[in-house]
Amino acid sequence: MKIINITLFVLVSCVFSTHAYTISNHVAVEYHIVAGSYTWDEAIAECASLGGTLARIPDKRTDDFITQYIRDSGLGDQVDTGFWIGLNDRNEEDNFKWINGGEVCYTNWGEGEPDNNTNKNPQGQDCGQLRKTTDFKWDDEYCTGVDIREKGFICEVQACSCSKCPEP
Ligand SMILES: [Ca+2]
Ligand SMILES: [Ca+2]
Repeated sequence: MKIINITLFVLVSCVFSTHAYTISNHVAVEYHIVAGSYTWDEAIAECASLGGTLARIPDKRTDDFITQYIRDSGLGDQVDTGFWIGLNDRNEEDNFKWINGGEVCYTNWGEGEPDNNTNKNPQGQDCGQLRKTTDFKWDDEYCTGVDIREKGFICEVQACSCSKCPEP
């Protein structure tokens, strides 16, 4: 397992429901990009051990930053299929939410996604990934039960409390 920590200041462009995002427009967020092979549930547990939740990607700037880093660092070469992110529609089909709360302000689905593909699992696909074969555009993926779909993940950790955030 190789963990890369990157920090950036995210300009949050819409109002989120969680306390951390209602105080300031500028929040220091640390993204842990973890290559390896994890199920969705394993990724959630491993991310929690790092003090975070599977990542939310609030805007194109953040998306570009993360995917460019994945490419440049070579971490993308170290995963079979991609990286889990916090997006999912497990509670209600086709109603995608971030696992740590907040509105879905921005998406970057690959062509034809999300398709809730049921070919290999009748429950369909409810968990979000940055998919390797589409240059890390977004895809809905089987959450469980398909061992070959284990992947890396991106974990989001608040780098500081908002009241103590440095000025960007
Ligand atoms: Ca689905
Ligand atoms: Ca899909």
